Amino acid sequence: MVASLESVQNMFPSTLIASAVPTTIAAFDKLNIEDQLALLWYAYTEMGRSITPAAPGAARLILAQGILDQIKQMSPAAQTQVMRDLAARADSPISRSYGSFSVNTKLGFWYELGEMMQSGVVARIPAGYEITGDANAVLETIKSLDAGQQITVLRNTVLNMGFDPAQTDYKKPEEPSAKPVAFSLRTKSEIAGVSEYAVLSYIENMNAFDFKAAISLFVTESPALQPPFQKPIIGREAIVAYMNEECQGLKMLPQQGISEALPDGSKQVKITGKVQTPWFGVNVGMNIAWRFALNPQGEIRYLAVDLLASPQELLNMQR
Ligand code: 45D
Repeated sequence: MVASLESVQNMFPSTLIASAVPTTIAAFDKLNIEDQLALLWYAYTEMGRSITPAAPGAARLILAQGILDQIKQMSPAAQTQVMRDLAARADSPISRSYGSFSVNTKLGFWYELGEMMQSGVVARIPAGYEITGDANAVLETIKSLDAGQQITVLRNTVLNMGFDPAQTDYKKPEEPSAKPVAFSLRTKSEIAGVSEYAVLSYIENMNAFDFKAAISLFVTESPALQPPFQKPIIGREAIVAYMNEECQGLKMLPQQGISEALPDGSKQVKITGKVQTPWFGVNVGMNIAWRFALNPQGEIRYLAVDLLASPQELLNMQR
């Protein structure tokens, strides 16, 4: 018998996730467009400094380059309008192209635009703009979050921009996926408290960007992967497409775990540790929990990845 998705979603219910992230994004969404753009600019000038220019998005800007060149040629007022359209999710040609970009291309696009605003090639916040009290409150909240949560807020606001008629959850793999790391260069993962093959092998394969090998550890029938603050992605094909888009260059640094056997022979395993994104490299370690539901054959039926509320949560191994 296969456990229902609902039943496995609730394993290790004492795990405290960073609920400040969706609350902050909801507050951000309520701000007017001027405030949104200004707030992102302030946040970026404080946090964006640690973005690593070698991030994978940089190499994939081919799709965004045409639009960036177009923007460069515009008057300052038109440049500001483009940014307003993006933030307002208006239906304009540029906003539509942006909506079709992959995650890394969207991030790379704004990274480039940010650099151009920095250097004065693209218009900054209009002179005379004054931040409203509401926007200032959101900015203060962002400042109070830990770095891993800050970059998650920044990332989600960017991904929400643009006009996407299809409203797809993730994009078709528009970018060629990099080759997995050679076997001779892979490292064995050791996690205190965990000996389950599927869990250890999952981490090893993800760190080698070998998503085909990673997905082979999942059940064939409707496996589910639930990313932070998202609905589960269901099915092997959908999960691999998602990994190709979102997991290139991710570094997973699990620290410890706990494993529990259930009477029917299935298991639930929770591990906690850090994850680094190629966008920020070693500058930002996100505090992450992975909750695995394994069937009696040791295959992954469900994997939830959560951003934790605090570094102390890394040690919380209770049920
Ligand atoms: O509007 O095991 C300006 C899964 C101007 C998979 C700007 C995972 C105004 C399974 C400032 C220029 C993926 C779930 C804007 C694990 C303006 C698995 C620019 C987890 C917008 C572990 C803003 C992975 C800029 C995780 C340049 C949790 C913003 C990955 C740039 C998390 C923001 C990755 C960037 C994160 C944010 C990456 C580059 C949170 C990157 C964040």
